[in-house]
Amino acid sequence: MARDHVLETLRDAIGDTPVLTDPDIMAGYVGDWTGRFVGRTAAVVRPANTAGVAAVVEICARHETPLVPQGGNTGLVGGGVPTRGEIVLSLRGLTDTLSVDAAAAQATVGAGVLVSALHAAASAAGLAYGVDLASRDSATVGGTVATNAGGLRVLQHGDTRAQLLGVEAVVGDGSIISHLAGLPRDNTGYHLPSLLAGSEGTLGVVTAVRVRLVPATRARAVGLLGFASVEQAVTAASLLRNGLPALAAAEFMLSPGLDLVIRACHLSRPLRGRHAAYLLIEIADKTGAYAVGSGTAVGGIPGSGTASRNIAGRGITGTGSAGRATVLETLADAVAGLPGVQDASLAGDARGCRALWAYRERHTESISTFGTPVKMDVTLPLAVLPSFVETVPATVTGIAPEARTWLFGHVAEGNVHVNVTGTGGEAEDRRIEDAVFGLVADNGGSISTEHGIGTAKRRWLPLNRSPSEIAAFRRIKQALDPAGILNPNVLLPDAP
Ligand code: 2HG
Ligand code: ZN
Repeated sequence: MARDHVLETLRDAIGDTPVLTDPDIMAGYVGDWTGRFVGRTAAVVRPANTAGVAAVVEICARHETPLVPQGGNTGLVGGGVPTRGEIVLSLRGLTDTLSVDAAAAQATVGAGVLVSALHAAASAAGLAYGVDLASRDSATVGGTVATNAGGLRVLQHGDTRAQLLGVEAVVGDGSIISHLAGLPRDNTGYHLPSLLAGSEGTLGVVTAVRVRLVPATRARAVGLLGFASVEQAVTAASLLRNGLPALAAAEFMLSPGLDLVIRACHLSRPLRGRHAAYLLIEIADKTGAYAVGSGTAVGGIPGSGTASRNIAGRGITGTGSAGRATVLETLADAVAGLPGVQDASLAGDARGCRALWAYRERHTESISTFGTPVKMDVTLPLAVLPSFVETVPATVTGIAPEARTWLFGHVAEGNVHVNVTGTGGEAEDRRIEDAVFGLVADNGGSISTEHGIGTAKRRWLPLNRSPSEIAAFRRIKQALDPAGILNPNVLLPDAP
């Protein structure tokens, strides 16, 4: 009854803003993409502007009615799911603001704008947005801010937090904080964009942001390299990161994952044989330092580092001016100098680059063909990453003998995605998470790297954060959300 009264008040206060209560329509808002987290709600509210968001938050605060802010609903840790019957505050309607200031190399963006739309707007101005991720066509900019999304270009441009020059948000009492001028030097107090990034809707509802843009990539080249061991792949990634300033991405995959993607997505084998570990690397020319090259894709070159030299000699049709190499030639040279490369396939044209990226980007959808996975997203110091990757599958089968473990991720930052399929249910999932997160913490790693804590990992936060830190988190939340209505069931563990 009290809830009905809140809904009536919302309808009156926000006029045309839809307050959706039809179960069929709400079905798209109460569960996440993976299917692991499904909640329930009395209503989904979709304001079209910041004032509408402020009205909703103010009413909910007054009636002590919890809400869950939600963007594109592509999160993987249940952070946008109404697990305890909260009202869903969808920000997908906040799409009106998208303006690029080319001279300042910045953009002001509404929370509901898709990441791919921001990419398109930046590109139309001859620039680029530094964060990219496989879910770019469904993820909203606001959602990526709230989760501090990482993605595929962290190596080059940092995470979402690193792009933020200003934020507009509605805090827990319904008031609007807005600082969107985008001054690159601005030392006037607390840096609220940093605080709100990764706060998962617990401190404020992000309604717009001012982000920095980066130079567009003039040319790129991508390589898929096969190695006999994870250790060799990790060593190669470190060498490339330290020696190749234009390195834009370094991702790793393992043989079972690559085989699965090939099967599930009907792709051809990128290299002739199978290899224990693979690196997907990209170099990007942002400055015009490289010669323009026609960049023919070359695949399945057998042999060692020396064979890679054959790549440069045989297949690449660089048309660069004398003395300057194309990106593809530079990549081929770098690969040729790398120890442990058993085979390599390189591409310097847009189609070939996309085709190689697919083997990495399509892991998530391919793994989902086995059902709903347990997803863990962890970072290990590089020195222990190979032994971690080798230990985890046995740790998992020690608990769930039928389960399969899939490992891949952003190797340059030591970020491993651990997906487990075929477990025997929730109790077993819990024991697997306990074991894997314990291993991560024992090795000095982080239990959440880019997906956030959400509802999925809140009970393990104390593995990485001390009681004093968690107490400080609670005090910050209390200050910005005194009624405790903003996404109250994520991030922080239940109060002792
Ligand atoms: C990726 O890197 C995403 O592709 C998803 O972060 C990872 O599915 C996952 O576990
Ligand atoms: Zn990732």
